[in-house]
Amino acid sequence: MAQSADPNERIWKKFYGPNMGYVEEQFEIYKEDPNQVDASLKEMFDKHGAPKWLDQISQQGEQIDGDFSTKDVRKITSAMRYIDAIRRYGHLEADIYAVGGWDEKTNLLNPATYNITDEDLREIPALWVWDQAPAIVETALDVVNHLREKYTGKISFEFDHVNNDEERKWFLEQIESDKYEINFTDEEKKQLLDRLIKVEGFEHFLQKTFVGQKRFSIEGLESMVPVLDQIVKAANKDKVENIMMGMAHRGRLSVLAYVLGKPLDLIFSEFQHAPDKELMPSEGSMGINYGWTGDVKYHFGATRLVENDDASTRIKLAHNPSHLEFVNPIVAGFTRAAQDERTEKGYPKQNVDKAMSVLIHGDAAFIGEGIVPETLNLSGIEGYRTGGSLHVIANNLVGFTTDRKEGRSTRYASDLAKGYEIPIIRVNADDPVSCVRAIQLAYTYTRTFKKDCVLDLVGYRRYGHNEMDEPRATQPKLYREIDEHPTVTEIFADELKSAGIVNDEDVKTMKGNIHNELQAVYDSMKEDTLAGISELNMPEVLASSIDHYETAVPLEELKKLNEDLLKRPDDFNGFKRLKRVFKRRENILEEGQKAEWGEGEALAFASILKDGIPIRITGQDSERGTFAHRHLVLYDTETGEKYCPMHGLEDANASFDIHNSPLSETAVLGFEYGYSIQSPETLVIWEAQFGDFANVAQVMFDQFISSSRAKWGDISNMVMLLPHGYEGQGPEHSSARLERFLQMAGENNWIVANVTSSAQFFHLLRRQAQMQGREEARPLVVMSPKSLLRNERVASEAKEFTDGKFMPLRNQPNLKVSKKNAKRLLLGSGKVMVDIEDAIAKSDEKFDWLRALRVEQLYPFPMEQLKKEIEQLPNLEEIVWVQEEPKNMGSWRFVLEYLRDLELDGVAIRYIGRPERASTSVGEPNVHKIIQSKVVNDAINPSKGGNNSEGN
Ligand SMILES: Cc1ncc(C[n+]2csc(CCOP(=O)(O)OP(=O)(O)O)c2C)c(N)n1
Repeated sequence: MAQSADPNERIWKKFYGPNMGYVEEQFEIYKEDPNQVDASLKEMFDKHGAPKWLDQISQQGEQIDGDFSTKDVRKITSAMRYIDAIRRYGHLEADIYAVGGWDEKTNLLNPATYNITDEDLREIPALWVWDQAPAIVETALDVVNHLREKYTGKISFEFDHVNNDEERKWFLEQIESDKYEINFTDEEKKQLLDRLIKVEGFEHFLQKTFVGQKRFSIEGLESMVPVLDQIVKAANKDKVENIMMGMAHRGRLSVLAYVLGKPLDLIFSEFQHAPDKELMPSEGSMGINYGWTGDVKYHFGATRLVENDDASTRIKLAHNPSHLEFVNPIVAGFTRAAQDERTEKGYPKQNVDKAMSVLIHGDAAFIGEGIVPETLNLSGIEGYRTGGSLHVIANNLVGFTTDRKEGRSTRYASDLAKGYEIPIIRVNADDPVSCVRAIQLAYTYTRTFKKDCVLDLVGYRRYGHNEMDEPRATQPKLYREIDEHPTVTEIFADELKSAGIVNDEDVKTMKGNIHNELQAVYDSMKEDTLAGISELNMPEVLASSIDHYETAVPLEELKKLNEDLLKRPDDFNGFKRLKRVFKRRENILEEGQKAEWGEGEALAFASILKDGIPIRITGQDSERGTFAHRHLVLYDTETGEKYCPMHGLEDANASFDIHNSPLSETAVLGFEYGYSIQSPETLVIWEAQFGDFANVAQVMFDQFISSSRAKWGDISNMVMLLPHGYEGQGPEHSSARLERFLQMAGENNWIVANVTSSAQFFHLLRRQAQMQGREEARPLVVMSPKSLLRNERVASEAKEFTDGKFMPLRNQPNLKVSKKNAKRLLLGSGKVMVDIEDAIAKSDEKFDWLRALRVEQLYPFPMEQLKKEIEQLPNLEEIVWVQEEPKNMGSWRFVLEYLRDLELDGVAIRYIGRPERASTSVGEPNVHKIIQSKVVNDAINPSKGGNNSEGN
């Protein structure tokens, strides 16, 4: 903060507040006899004179004379404390509850708490307690009344938790000088009423027409629609190109109809369980694209283009699962992707003015679901920030049947936001004009400070949790109030009638118009909408092979990329120990040399950038790599400056974005998934620290990544790297729960791979990148390595990068194959096959009875390739699946189905691996070693064929 230039002001500043009285008293004594005061004070008075504020008091207060006493100064201090309390705690007495007001009273706004009365206040000139007091305000009592009106009306404010002085001053100025208040013309008020009547009419129509169907009506929070209208209007005026919205079920149909412009006939047809995809979108409404298995009507999203002469703004409401709030990071990812420019090398160039997020939350869900703070935590972090999201809490006081006091430990649903220094504006949903003003203030704040802001829209819920649900059994008192409470339309219509803006006839006409419009749309619909409904199937393109991608890169190109990756800025001071690592990299493409996993990954990234495909990779410690294998962000040892070698590629034609993520799985994975949907041309990669922690983000895998294409038609080719492998590091550092990804695999929804060479990884990543923007694109889940990262057996020679492509089924290296003699076909995936390669190398045996293949892509399972291999084994007696995971985990049960489908007469199918276990692994490394070596040795021991029906 800038220091005050005036020494007098600076010196005496510390005596403001309660010490003013003391200083004034001492100054009076000093004037009489300087030696009567304390020596240090005397020196101060000698040197600096009287404090300026004492002078001001003397000048302003006509009635002040020599008798102005300490008591009087104390009164001023009390008045100031009281006034400060109104600013800070006014929200506690604000008129924000349409029904169900908070019954606990506070003394924080009681003048007696500050030892002051109206009489006292009346005697104090306004300027003494508020230097910005407008002319109409004369006394401190006027100040109190004026500020009470500002802070305890239908809009209230909480920003005391914001530490930035500039932001606080901005709020004070906006609120106290009425700067933010929008003045509505009579016509605008009439339009606002019409809008509310439309929303109410729509909900009533649905209620009457589709009796007994759930719709999660907006009623009680109808003002949400004008609130969203205002955001769209303001954003469009500011030329914001994209508004990315996320919301749950509450009020969603009204928002779809009136904010997103979803055709009414389409909404009606969904009520008839007959979504008609042939229906034409209404004006401006563009996106009615679903998947083939669909979803319930209050989960679908939509897009709309709002255009005026100067700018067009695209509103996109994300599809949403029932899981409340989990859409938040997805929307943030959309927004960031829409802000990033990725066509040049280096980090993407972000323009936060291009897009903004609007998230609508339930009051119970906002404070209850952990994904909310996880997402808020992203809002200020460089790699994730989106320049300020608007949050609207659709606060209906109840969560299903759960009361506020059962649902949270705090007074307000919004209290969580305080920890992130996010200002909170609260408004009574029964006052639509205040609602529009409040959101405009919130909007202006986010645009000004590029920070999030919360609007707590406080209303109620006209019905139960849904329209079939009886709320009076659990909230009898609240619903007695609600039953007697007029609708917002009635309240606002009465207000406009009293002001002479509308009359009864106008209101009747507005109501009649909307009813007629809805009825006409409904009547025009085909009566037999149920006829011809059939189950839809997965698009054919997803069923076709993905083997056609050419992923090899010529040697000279790779060498040039590798050279560039090793260049550093001239004055860069590299970390000594890393220099040795990079020295090794100089030769990895030479004859007789090999590239390790991290080097193969770097070559893949570099060549993808050369192809003009942007990359974004994030995860906990992903810049260096949890296992120190990546080193794609280097630090100058002198200056601490960062340097990313991918940014030094002369041939790169796209951006490379890399960030260490905060310690979150759910929000970060959701964010990256959203980014990948919004930016299909980018290869987005999320890396778990260990795959074991990925299950924290289970909702993202279940509700979004595995299923959102089938439900909603969202396409993503994002990559998830989940370090996996049994190395004796215990139950939480061994398993990425491969079995769960395989169990969720269906309809080619994703690729699940477990690869064992750096070249295989190179080709896999390049194939994934080339799928960008295509219909056959789908996510990729990789069981990525840990101990294998530096294992010589996983390193690849140059020709493996310059020839060939990804092999879903691969020969076991270093095993001479005698197809004629092979009795056992050993199949396995991932690290255990490398352990077996080691064991074979150490053995003197010839193993001509053994054929071994690695299944490097578990899903889609390489059935055809496997069949061809088996056809070449005339003396095959058994197929043995080996895995290091327990029998009830890993791939065994998934693969078994395919092996059975081979229907091989006389060929036994057996299992070698750990028995069924409750926990993923043992904790003791030595026990692990014994078990692991038994699994490996059994796999290459002809007499230990394993068994598929019992654990061994
Ligand atoms: C993660 C999750 N847990 C539980 C539910 C079940 N559920 C649906 S609505 C609801 C109450 C939500 O209350 P609130 O957030 O206040 O929104 P409202 O329905 O009142 O608008 C609950 C618990 C859910 N949909 N998602």
